[in-house]
Amino acid sequence: MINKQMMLNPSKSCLAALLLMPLTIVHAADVASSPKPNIIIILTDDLGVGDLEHAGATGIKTPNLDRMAAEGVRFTQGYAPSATCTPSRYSLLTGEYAWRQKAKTNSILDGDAPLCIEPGRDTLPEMLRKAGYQTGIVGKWHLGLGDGKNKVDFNGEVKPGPLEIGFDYSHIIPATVDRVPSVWVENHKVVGLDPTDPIEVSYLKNISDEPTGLERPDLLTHYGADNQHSNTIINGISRIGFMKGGKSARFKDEELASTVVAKSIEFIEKRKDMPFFLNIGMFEPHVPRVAEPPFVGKSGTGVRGDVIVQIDWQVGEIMKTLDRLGIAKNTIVIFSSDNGPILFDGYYDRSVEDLKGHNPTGGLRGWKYLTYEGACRVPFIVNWPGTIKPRVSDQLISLVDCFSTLAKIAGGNVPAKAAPDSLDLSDVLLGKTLENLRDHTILHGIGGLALRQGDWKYIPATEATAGIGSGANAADPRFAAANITEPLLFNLATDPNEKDNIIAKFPEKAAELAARLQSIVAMAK
Ligand code: NG6
Ligand code: CA
Repeated sequence: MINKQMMLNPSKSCLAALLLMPLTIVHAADVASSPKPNIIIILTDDLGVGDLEHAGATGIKTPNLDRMAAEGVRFTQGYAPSATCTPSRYSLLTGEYAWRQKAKTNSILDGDAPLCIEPGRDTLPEMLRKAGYQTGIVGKWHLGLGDGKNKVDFNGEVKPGPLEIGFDYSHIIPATVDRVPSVWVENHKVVGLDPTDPIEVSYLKNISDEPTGLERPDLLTHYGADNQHSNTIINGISRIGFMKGGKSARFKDEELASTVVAKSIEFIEKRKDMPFFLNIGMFEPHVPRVAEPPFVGKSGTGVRGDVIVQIDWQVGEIMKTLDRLGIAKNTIVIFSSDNGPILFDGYYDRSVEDLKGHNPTGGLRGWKYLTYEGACRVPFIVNWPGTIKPRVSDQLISLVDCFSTLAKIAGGNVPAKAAPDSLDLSDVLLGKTLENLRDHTILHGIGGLALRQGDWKYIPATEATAGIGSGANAADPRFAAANITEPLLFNLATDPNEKDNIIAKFPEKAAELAARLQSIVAMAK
């Protein structure tokens, strides 16, 4: 850890090493002598820092998350490693920034894309498994399936996938809810598949005899969509990509959240007497947004607000389960999001019209896909009753740090080449230091990279070209906003919403940050 921090921050390295060493040794002994806590990471999809009641949302009520934050630590400077799902989740599970592996992980993967994490490499679940944990994932996956040599066969053994990279159990949907195939996959099998009605998937051409949203808008039961989201209609909602067959296996949008809750509880109950790690990928508030019946109209701010209330319910059910099983005190729960929010993302679901003044980014600039703060700053709450002192912390922390931080807490081993971008922030998490052990973070959007260092933020000139997923149009305003013609420098202490480009006033600061960004990019472990 110290070596990595030394590389990431050469100027402070020696002093930091000297200061940290005694602390680290004492703390290692502390952690090793206590029983291994269970670990739950709840990752929502496109939730903003302004979306929760305790963070300023009015209208949308989130009592369970408010309680979780009030009884735990809420990081105001928590980051997703990327502004889209695939690279962000890749970083969480590998402790490596996804952009270091450009070809495989940099983009938003299709539902038939191959697995982007090689089986056999060190991953967060594998590290925990070796430390004695039972590991599972429920919900959104979006890291690809299959070996890439042959097209993944959704009618046979769907692998390699989660089970080949460290999970003992998985109950996932392959990509996003707006991408086919619209099915659940449990371990290696599509759930509820009738072998006489095999699944076929294509992102290249329409292989289905079923109508698309473009052909039959009258069949859409919820809302219309842009062209990219107007391929095969599944459950009255048109999706990205074409799908044929698998009718008995198709998920119902109105049951996704309940399934996440049921499968998570089942996993926890079965493993209550052993240390477990459960990664829960909640689908909300990503598009297409469909609230389950009890949550329809509950937020007063339209369907996007309703599905955030639904997130809060799911969190409440998980927390209640921990209490009921008497394991809450021995369970760390981390709640965050894979990237920042966006309102319109392909479906005309009235998220913009029904907002009633709610601001999902809490005023931060930008949205999902970009490198402004609104794209990568995410809710970041850690709850560990009895161990973590309730507080609000302004220390920097990123999801990429989960690997090294949890390794320390769980008594796991981080092999020399593993998790190159992950810092052990266990002392920050546990409130054992007030020192900011992470002094910077990289923001990764579809246009490229930016650097936050302390209060400063540097965004080089970038072009929106990379990885927006099949069928997406780079000229779409959502993506075109990533075209930045002049480099930008902001001071977040005085200008948190990145309004005032002060690069002309501080050219040396900009040069320093540009050089640091380059050296982090060049860093090879
Ligand atoms: C984009 C989709 C968007 C969403 C995203 C992935 C457009 C036009 N299309 O290509 O709807 O599916 O991919 O989101 O924006 S993520 O959160 O999983 O990365
Ligand atoms: Ca996302």
